[in-house]
Amino acid sequence: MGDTKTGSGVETLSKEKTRLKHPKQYKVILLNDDYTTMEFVVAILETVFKKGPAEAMQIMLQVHKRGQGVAGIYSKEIAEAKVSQVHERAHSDGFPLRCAIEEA
Ligand code: TYC
Repeated sequence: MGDTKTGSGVETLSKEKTRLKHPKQYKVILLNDDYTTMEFVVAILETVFKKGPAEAMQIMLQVHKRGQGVAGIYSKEIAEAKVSQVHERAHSDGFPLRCAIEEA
């Protein structure tokens, strides 16, 4: 009778007892490639992920050197929307930049 799988955010524990569940959080992971410019990645981090210039540069360099890095952590819906925005902007500017979602 618990609504654990309904996505309501409410878990029925027993008669007349409910508890709010923590909504799952998802990391948006930015992936390195050899063709997207550093300037474009910094601009994406500033505009889509609302990072300041210094943090955007730091994350971009981390991705460039290590292969991937966390652009931000959001609810599933917001994380999916961010991924779509990145892929749409990368495609329209002719860059192969990709990102992915991972449960935080
Ligand atoms: N490696 C790219 C270059 O040298 C820069 C880059 C950084 C690309 C981060 C993608 O997610 C990325 N131009």
